[in-house]
Amino acid sequence: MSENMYEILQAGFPENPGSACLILPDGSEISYGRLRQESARCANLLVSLGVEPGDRVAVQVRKSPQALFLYLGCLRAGAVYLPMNDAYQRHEIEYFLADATPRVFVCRPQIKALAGELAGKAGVSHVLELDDEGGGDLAGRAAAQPDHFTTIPRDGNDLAAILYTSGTTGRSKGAMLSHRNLAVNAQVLHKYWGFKPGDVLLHMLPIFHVHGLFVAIHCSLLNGTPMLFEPKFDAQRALSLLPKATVFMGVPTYYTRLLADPGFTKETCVNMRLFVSGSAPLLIETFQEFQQRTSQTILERYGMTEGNMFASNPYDGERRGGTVGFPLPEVAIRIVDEQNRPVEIGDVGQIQVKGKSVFRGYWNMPEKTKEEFSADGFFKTGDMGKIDKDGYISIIGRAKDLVISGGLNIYPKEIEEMIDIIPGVTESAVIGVPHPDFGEAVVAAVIRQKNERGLALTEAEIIASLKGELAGFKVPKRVYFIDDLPRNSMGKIQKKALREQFASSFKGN
Ligand code: MCA
Ligand code: AMP
Repeated sequence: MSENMYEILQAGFPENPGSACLILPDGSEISYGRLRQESARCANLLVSLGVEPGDRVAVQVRKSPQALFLYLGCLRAGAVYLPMNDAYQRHEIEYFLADATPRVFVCRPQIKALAGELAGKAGVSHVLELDDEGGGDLAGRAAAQPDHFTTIPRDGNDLAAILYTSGTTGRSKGAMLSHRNLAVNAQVLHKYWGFKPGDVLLHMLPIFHVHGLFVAIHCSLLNGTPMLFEPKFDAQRALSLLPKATVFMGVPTYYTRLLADPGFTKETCVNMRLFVSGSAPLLIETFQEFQQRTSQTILERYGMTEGNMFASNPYDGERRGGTVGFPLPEVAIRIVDEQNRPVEIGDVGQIQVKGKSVFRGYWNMPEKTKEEFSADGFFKTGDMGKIDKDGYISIIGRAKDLVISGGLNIYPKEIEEMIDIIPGVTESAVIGVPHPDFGEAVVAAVIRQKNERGLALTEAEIIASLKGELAGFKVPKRVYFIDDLPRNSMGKIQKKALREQFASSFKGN
């Protein structure tokens, strides 16, 4: 039996093809019948371009209904969907195309010239455009295709998507997710979070990461109910739409921004049955303030690109602030010490996970994949945590050198490598420090040298040379010049000391 993820989702579509699937910002609706037709057109287009099952289709576009049709079209054609954050710049795009060697690259018209150049280098056969309103030659050519397509059967282990996550070494890794990985997690979450007829999901997350693309969209499609499909998060807009919604999913920044608006009240949430938070730690202050202001209790969950969702607070039952709840059905979680031995209840250790939603490994990196799994098949998340006597899991920190800013991951090594090659820089260290809006923000400590005219680099010059190469969210918000980097006796840079030194960078912002 085929385990194509599209067919799994389609099983949840409502009987009436005219039922609303997407409600757009102007109030117009896209029905489930239309979703089926448009995704068929995209699948037909891909096949006409020579895309075969297993071929990668790289996509770097803004969120639009057409982008969703394309994702589903890829699934239907058996292609492997490779979404990229639209903030990615030359350095990042070049690497992804060269590493994943997609057959097709769908980009925004704004980067057409760059896309052509980089696609040429990587041997990508076709570059198509999709603009921010859903127009462009992709949409034009898809419109000319038949609106029926027989979804290509897939085995559960066949790849459905590759999502790149940055790595500690500075080299991004493509997490390979199979149709079964996606299906199992979607079905678990749909049930665990009590999706039911009449639900309306307010969708404001980007759709190039697991949270917005898989967690939110899959739950809603499996449920056969509508999404208020917004191009991005905007607190004012959320205030006007929440009264029409029943479910909302967001990163902690969304919640702090909502709370910062005095217009956000209990009445705003009158129809809401579920607020989900994840991708970064939700501060207990935010959890409590939200409860006081709205009488709603945010449900915090924990996941990772490499395995979708691992743990969740209960839907029915106590949602405990500062914890991510219990392992989800179909997921085993253990906390181990350095020797991979389970620790005592309440002790902090490394979080490891196992289950059918855990990925198939890193694209083109068999050795790295091997390193990240224990001998008995548990994936090493790189997160530190503990489990209390009631079974609630808390994330205590990270063993990996990772910064999470506004729900987006940034590995310092990648930024340090880019700073270190700027003429005039001797060495750099990149850290994350507390930030009132993004949770954490990227800051760089740089040792510079003077040029022959006695001039030294400025903060603005460093920032300017990183922009254009790296996505904006990775560019340090502050650059500090220092004479020495703190090191331990082994010569290793002590990031903890730097984090302490610059901890108040954004206090009072
Ligand atoms: C934008 N900027 C940022 C961020 N986003 N800087 C730091 N961190 C960020 N997250 C910068 C831009 O580079 C730009 O800088 C300036 O802010 C304005 O950009 P704009 O796009 O207008 O910002 P925004 O609309 O306010 O976006 C902030 C945001 C957004 C709403 C928090 O980043 C967001 O939606 N984040 C959610 C990410 C997400 O979906 N994460 C899930 C990952 P300049 O002007 O200097 O150029 S999946 C995952 O983690 C796992 C699986 C899980 O558990 O879910
Ligand atoms: P990503 O690689 O973008 O999928 O991000 C996954 C990482 O986000 C995890 O390894 C955690 O470090 C972090 N994360 C996700 N959800 C939570 C949460 N609820 N609390 C703390 N950290 C989280």
